[in-house]
Amino acid sequence: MPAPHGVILPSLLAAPVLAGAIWAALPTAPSGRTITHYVAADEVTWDYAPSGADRISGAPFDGLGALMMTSAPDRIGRTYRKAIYREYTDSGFTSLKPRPAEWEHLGILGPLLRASVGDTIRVVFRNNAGRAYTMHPHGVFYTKSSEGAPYEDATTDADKADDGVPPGGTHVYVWPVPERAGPAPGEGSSVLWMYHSHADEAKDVNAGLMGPMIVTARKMARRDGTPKDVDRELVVAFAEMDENESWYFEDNVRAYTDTARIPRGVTFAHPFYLSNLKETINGFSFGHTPGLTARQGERVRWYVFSSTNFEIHAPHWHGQTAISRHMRTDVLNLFTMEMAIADMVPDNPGRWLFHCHVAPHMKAGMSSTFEVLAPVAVRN
Ligand SMILES: [Cu+2]
Repeated sequence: MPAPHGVILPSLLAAPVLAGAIWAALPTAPSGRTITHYVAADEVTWDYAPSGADRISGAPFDGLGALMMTSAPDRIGRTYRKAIYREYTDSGFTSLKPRPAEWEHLGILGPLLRASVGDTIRVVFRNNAGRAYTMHPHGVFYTKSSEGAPYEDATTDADKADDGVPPGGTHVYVWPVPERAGPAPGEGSSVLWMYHSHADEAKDVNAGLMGPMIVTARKMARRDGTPKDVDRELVVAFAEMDENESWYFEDNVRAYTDTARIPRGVTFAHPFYLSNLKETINGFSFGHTPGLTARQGERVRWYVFSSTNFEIHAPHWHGQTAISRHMRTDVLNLFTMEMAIADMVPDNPGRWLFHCHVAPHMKAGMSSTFEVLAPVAVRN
């Protein structure tokens, strides 16, 4: 005697739902490529304004710029010891992978990790720095052994190895890219996520350890993973680097100042503290972000995000408009660690200001230029 429909039907309906939940929870993508990157945390000396002058005003630093970018016995100046993510060619971690010219603008950011929905990002992470760091991704799928953040999460042993990779250590992070890491219905063809170190989140990120990921909808991805309906991609972090909060603060004080003249325990109100709040676009201030270029008529996608401090930014383009969040605009808004996308077809050639519209940030150098080049000649 068959069971009444009222019994059979719910169980049939429940089966695919349960199976879907189980598949979604598995750490490997059901199809697609596994893309491996070799990424190290490297300690470097970073210069926020390599020309030594204010490239926005075209004049020597003065006012707040002089406070922030000029070294003195009681100021660190414009160069700091930092830790950044850099990509290498292979597991030997001896040869840096060259950054293509179109990605020069990434500046201090780590390598662009790119995937399409269904792929898996695999990062072999080498910690070349002098203290424990990690890689913690946003948006993509991760199990406890690939989260890159230490906290009491009821895990043990191998699931803790990602929580803080010691100096000289290596850890493999595996991040599947399921549908929920790709564009939502109604969104464009690709999305931005970031990754950053999360051993001690604020100190790690202010030391410099952050980078971008782009995920493209599978049907919208070219063979190289770039979105088919975009000609030029630009990734820009409006990032306050609070050097007072960096792991390397004491190192920098010792290396660049007369330590006896450095006040201790000061806060925002003190000029020394302010001088260490670097307002940057991809780690550069006062017009030094290189390579922000596109051609007139190109379909340009801007991926914009912010950093970990008490940040409010208002990225503003001169000379062009964009569409972001279904609205035509020329100003975005970002809170802490917010990610936003804007699509633009530049129609107005020339060198244009691209800056944070929050006045104190602009005064402190959160400005760059965006160059719209002549269109490529089309042959008929
Ligand atoms: Cu700002």
